[in-house]
Amino acid sequence: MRASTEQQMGYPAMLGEDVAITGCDGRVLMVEDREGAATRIVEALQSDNDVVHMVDPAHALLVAPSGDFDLLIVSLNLQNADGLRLCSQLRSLDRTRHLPIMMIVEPGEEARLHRGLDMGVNDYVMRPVNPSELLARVRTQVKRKRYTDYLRSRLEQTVEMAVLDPLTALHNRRYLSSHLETLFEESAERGRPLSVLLIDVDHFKVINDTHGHDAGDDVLRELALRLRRNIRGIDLACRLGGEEFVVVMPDTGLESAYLVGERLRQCIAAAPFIAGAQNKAVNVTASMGVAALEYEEDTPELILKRADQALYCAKRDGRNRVVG
Ligand code: GH3
Ligand code: MG
Ligand code: MG
Ligand code: MG
Repeated sequence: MRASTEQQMGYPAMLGEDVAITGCDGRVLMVEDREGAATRIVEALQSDNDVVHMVDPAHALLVAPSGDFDLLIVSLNLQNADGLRLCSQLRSLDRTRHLPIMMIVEPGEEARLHRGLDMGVNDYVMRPVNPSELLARVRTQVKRKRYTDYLRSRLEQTVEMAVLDPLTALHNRRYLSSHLETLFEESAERGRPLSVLLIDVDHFKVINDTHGHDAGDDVLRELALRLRRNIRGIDLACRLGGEEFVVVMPDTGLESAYLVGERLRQCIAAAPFIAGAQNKAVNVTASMGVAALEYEEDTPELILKRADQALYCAKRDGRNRVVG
């Protein structure tokens, strides 16, 4: 049996759990509080859709954001609730904004139908419902939904790949530039502090040469984790490239940033990194340069340049240290 009633599915008791919908093309959520009408819709659709039937729009509103449905069919003339109100609620929620909606409309309800179409309802059928027409329209909506889902996920992937470093999953240099630019403008405008910490692994070439390039990669990944775990939510850790990283700290002055650097330095040096196919314990240290937004004529580039000069001093003075 492809249709399930609200009671059979255990709604709303199973809200929050995944709705298992398998072996069909369309996953349709239907809101209809007239038994005869509901049965006719299910019969028209069940050849290639799973239909979950609900009587109460309030329940539909709770399950629709799960992402388990391709289409919502709602009767415009429910006996005990307002189908149009459900449409407007679904359109206003982020998670259901793109869920296709189809209305079942009684002749004489044209004014409300037009309001529905105005608020973004995708399609409708008039009563008495012609089963083949309904099935064809549902197929079209389901296909379109699948395709736009696919396009949206591809777009999200592309956007993500453009700003993330594949080895460490930290943000990359490109993202750092735009992020730092934004924070810089905000800080300069509001007279708030802003600091950057430039981090470079000491003698990383030796780590590669001794333990192999894959072990070197493991060290970089573990380092990224240690950085991420030891900064605040509003701070951003990026991989600039190679064994160089940056932490950007909004609302943080030079002295506090130095202390953060010192804490990060210790959390790197304190415990060996487990790296390579043989799980070798590798001792790692890093040198760091700190700089902050300080001068009228400062730019993001100038601050990074000062951090780089500080980092150079940290290397020159013996490594495994923070200079600010
Ligand atoms: P210093 O203490 O002066 O920073 O010495 P260093 O050896 O860390 O610096 P150097 O710039 O000489 O060497 C960096 C090395 O990092 C050289 C390069 O092969 C290696 N490297 C760059 N990117 C990667 C990577 O993605 N993975 C691995 N395993 N190694 C990398
Ligand atoms: Mg380097
Ligand atoms: Mg170098
Ligand atoms: Mg280095």
